[in-house]
Amino acid sequence: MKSNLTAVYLSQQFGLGNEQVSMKPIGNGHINCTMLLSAPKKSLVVQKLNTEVFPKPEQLVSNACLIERHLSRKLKAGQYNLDIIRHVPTLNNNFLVECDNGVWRALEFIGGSYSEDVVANISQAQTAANAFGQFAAALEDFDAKQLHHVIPDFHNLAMRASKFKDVIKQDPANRLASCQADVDFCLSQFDLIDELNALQGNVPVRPCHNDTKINNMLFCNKSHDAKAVIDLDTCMPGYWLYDFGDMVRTFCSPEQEDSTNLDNVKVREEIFEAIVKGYVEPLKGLITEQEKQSFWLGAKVMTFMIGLRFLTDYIDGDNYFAIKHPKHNLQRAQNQLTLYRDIIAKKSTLKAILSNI
Ligand code: ADP
Ligand code: GN1
Ligand code: MG
Repeated sequence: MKSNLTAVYLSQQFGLGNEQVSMKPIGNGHINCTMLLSAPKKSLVVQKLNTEVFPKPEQLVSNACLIERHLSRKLKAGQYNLDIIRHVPTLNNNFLVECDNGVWRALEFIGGSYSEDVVANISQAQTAANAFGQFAAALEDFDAKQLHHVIPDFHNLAMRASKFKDVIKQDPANRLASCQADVDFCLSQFDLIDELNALQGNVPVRPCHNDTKINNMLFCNKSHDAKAVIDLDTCMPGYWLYDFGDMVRTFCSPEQEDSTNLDNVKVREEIFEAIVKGYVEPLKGLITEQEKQSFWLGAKVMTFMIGLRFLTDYIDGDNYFAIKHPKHNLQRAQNQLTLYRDIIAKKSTLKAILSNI
């Protein structure tokens, strides 16, 4: 279906009429196809869901509705003050629309906002980390067992390692030779799995966002305060170390995740400190000592794991993440593994910052 036909069809379905409708891509997400659908009445964010990644879109919607309801109650009770991303029903009261060979949903557009791919300064890091902390605190009493496991084993490093080993054995796209050094490096880091195993039972399983990258936060155009936590698709039970670690991974480097300027891919210690301060403040009284201690492992594991996932996808022939060119996943992997090495190199400084919580 041509893009303007899709726009008109979606606009009709979601009650925006069929006059003066336009649709253009927004954001830099790697998974769904995200567009801004504009009509004179209002604008909506519409997403063509990636059904390879999310084979049961109705489960995404069901999870989202539960979380929306919980956060709305918190908002009413004055215990949450960020905007809530809400799914918009069609005129027939469905949340999913089939069109253009795919499944679409609509979300309320949060106007007057922007997202970032690289953290601009210390205050922005602290603001975003604080908002992710507020989100975690608001979900602390949410029964995450109600959620569908939309991606089983999402942050299971042992499973990621096993997939990686399968892919390197098969080398389906004949790319192994072009990244042997990166592969060997990854194979040398699997002690992290034992470190994670040792933690089990010592830190609580919590409702987690599981994708706290900086571009999953909307900031207010005017005040630059945090406006909304977005991309709730991977909200599932997990450890807070995952959400802490993914912030470290995506806030600390001054370079984009796919930058090839590897000399500049490093941890900005002052940003790391801002994440710690911002995230922990709303969790006071909830977070345990062991959880605080687990954050160092979170920083290492989340950065390494995405490096491993990008490298796996490159060797596999780019079946998972959206790419702009054939080396894209390799460049992302090399970037993230460089950041991981810098985290390890800065161990004593970063651990000293964490010990002040
Ligand atoms: P993906 O799952 O592909 O990462 P996201 O839901 O994160 O998709 O959306 C991608 C980008 O679209 C975000 O980083 C943000 O810039 C923009 N965006 C998404 N939802 C909204 C919204 N409700 N209001 C405004 N912008 C949004
Ligand atoms: C994907 O959807 P997006 O772009 O926010 C991925 C995350 C990765 C991230 C790497 C469902 O996040 O797990 O950490 O890319 N999401 C999924 O940038 O796999
Ligand atoms: Mg996203």
